[in-house]
Amino acid sequence: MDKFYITTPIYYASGKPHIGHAFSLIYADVLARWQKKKGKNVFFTAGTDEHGAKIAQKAEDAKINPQEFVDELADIYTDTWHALGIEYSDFIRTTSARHKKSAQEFFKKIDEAGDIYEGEYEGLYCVGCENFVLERNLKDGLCPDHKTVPQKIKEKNFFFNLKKYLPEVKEKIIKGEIKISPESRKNETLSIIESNIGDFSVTRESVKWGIPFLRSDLSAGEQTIYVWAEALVNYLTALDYPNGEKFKIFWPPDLQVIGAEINKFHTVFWPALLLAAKLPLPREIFIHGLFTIDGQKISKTIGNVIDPLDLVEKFGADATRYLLLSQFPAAEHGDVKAEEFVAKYNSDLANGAGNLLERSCKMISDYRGGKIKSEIKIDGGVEKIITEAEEKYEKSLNERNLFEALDAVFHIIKTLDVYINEKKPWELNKKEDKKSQDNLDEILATLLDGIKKVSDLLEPFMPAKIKQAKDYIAKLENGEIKEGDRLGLFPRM
Ligand code: ME8
Repeated sequence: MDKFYITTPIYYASGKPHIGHAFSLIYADVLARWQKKKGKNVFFTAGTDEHGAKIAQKAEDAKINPQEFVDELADIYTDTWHALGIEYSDFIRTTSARHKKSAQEFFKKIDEAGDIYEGEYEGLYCVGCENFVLERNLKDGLCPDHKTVPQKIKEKNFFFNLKKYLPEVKEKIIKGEIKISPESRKNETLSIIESNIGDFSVTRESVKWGIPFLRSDLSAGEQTIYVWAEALVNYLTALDYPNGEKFKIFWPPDLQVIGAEINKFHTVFWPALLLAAKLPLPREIFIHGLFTIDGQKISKTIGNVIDPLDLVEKFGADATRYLLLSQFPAAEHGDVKAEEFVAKYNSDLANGAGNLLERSCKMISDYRGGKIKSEIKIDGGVEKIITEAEEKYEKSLNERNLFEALDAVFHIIKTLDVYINEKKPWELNKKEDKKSQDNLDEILATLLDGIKKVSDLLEPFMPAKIKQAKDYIAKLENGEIKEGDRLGLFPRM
């Protein structure tokens, strides 16, 4: 059986998740479910990034110890993902013993290969970004994302010999051995590589909330592994690197889903680290755009967040998944206007998909008791449109364009709605002549075929609602729908 290893970023356990975090998880969950439907052996990971200066500081502000602080947040993350129907295979916490082991092993291997050297870091560090920043990238002396003054740091660090690996990383990206999509992000990566980027520090001296960096010439805890360097290793931890059975089966990742602001870490640093550790590289990295709210970046630090649980409470899990994925094509950045969610829910889900399924099932039940003979031919025109939409759906998902894939499904839904309105099956039902009745048979067969296909295509996107729909269609075909029964997928708001 073909394997498919898909990963998502592990989020900082520094505050509650917002819809941006939910977006990457939903995105990956849809692709994972789609691969499962194709019969692939899927392994899908999520997690929380629990070390580093930012979290230590937040815990201190909250006057609790950092472990308790992250324990509480990790629970909030997993509860949120369950509420959204995210079906990950494993959830990685970076304060777990197994992650400590794999992070230490990984950096030991790179160190032993001679690619880590001692140096001094002198410069600026933004705790919100957990990243070293350059003076020229600040705005009025502040980090443009966090609006805070970066710290001045001067400390002993151990650096990774990034420069040595950049030509090979570049070559592999150009050859497509690591596919970076969309194309615009690939160009961004290549220009980062071109920009004469320096080696990067993989340890921190002043940060104590982290995994000790092991080296014979260091005392325990003298240096911790830099939170970003350590976080990337979570993708290995998930498979019990270095010796796990899962590692043998699933490595390397087939698809890594990330947001645009962490491109450099995943498409430049990460492949270079893997080359140094002599491990196969990820096959594809998909980088989605970021949501803004009223034009401003969503940020736990700024505090302009929408809690995904509030959306789930209002719309249900599957509609929330749909609403987030249907805002804009993920290759781009986009602005979210939450006040438009209700209108979108009503037009696409209540009056669109939900109503089509409802009225089709009702007519098939009322006019034929749910029994449509399999030999009845379906409408050729509709069939052609559905086949084309299925092809577009498949192509779009292969290109990781979930927005287009949904658009293809909704094209079928609209086609079937127009078909019903033009054919007026309720009028044919009143006529008893054979021609009218044959015609009605064809229409109902076309609808049954259509709603089954729509259900199949929507299943990775809205798994719980589609299960409900599929169960109802099965009941329908068994002649078990009674007067007054309703599918009731998406009640109008
Ligand atoms: O960067 N729109 O964690 P993080 C869309 N721990 N997606 C968004 C988003 C937005 N406005 N905001 C956040 C980290 N995201 C590191 C990652 S991985 C080895 C370590 C999503 O909590 C998106 O996936 O800041 C983005 O890349 C990620 O959350 C950043 O989450």
